[in-house]
Amino acid sequence: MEHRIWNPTMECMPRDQLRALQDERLRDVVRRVYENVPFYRNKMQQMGITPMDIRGVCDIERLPFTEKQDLRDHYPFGLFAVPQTEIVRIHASSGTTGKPTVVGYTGGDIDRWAELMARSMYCANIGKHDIVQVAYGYGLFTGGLGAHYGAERVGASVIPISGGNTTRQLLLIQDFGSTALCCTPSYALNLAEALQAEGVHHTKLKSGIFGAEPWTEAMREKIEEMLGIDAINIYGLSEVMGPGVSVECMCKKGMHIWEDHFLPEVIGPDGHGLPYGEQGDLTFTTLTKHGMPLLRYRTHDLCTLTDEPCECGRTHVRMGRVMGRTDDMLIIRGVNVFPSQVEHALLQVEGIVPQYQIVVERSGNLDTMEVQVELSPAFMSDTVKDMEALEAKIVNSIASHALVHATVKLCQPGTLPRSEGKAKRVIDKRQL
Ligand code: DLL
Repeated sequence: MEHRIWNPTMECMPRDQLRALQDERLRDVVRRVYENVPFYRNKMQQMGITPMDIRGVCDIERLPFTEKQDLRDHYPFGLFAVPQTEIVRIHASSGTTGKPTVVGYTGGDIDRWAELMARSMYCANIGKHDIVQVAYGYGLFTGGLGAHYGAERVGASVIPISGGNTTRQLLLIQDFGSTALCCTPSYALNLAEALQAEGVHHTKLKSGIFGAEPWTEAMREKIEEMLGIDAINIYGLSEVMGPGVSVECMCKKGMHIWEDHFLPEVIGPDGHGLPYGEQGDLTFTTLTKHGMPLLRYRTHDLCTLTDEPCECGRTHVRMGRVMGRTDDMLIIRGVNVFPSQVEHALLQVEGIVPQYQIVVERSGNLDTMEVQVELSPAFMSDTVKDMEALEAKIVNSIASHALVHATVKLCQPGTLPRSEGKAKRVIDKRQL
């Protein structure tokens, strides 16, 4: 397999050298936030430490955590570490409650982001010969502009179509001969379905960079099969930069975290770092951001890390798929259930497509979970349809993969709401 590497010096740096670089960059960012961000200076003073106490990564646990709430408490610009005159871009992510979280970038930050997205494009084998259709939303959301700058940096021809408008997406895929697609996995599936519905079975698409929401290995297989592409997982969050904090290479065995820019930790329930291989709350310290650097930002995304060597030659650690967010987790009659487990369970059953919604309700004191899922067009065209048997298969699959009893509602093809960005998988009526 051919592995294209954008910046071999950094991406394949021996781990001891990488650690020395992280030590130096960590000391630098700690000094910058201490001098320029009152929130961090106060926290560090309360903990009785100064930048002089931080020698390097070995002292990471002496530094304070940062939570999303801290960003909200300092809304909108209170955590910026440079004067506003140095901020050239502002992004924001809408939270489920209240005000958005705001992030500011200097010109240097934008340049580094484009560079990391260029690395990420190369990871998916996207270069100057490609026509990249960017169907992530452009705007305050980081997906569109992040992918755009990275694709331009590698010299690809970029189509900045943004999210939505499926009819036009299909038209451009065919008429412009797009070879790469960037969007959420749920939207990729919608586009794939829409192409099939139009009877289009061949396009020039060969790879896709999909992320911004959890998805499963089974969903990857489905998208790859329907679109005839390599579907590459990309991760990121606006607080830490946007897309391109980590990305899979063509080995598709976990996402390389660009460790020369982000220092990852996986934190366990007791607030301490866990060894590689154990699942916990992914936490990042930004090593090179100037506009809004963050120390030990708790993403609340659950995953594991591994430092096992990767066949592609990159040395940066890999994170596994995000299992879910601690705040995505549903507790159904005491059982912890992640939407990703339900997705995996559904994809084991033939006759349905992975268009689904989970509706949770409380009847009396009992939680009930209904999984609404669409029948596949192939199932519908069969002359003999045993709906009851299919329903039973799905109930069993959910029981064995998510360890919970759910009722199943089979829906006609095309009837569940389609996402153009991040899919809304759960409707929890218990909170209403
Ligand atoms: O979703 C940035 C992004 C854009 C990433 C495009 C990838 C592609 P936010 O809107 O701030 O930023 O949401 C960040 O989305 O904490 C995860 O919970 C989730 N997430 C992002 N990528 C993945 C992924 C963007 N590949 C939040 N797998 C994160 C699972 C993901 N979850």
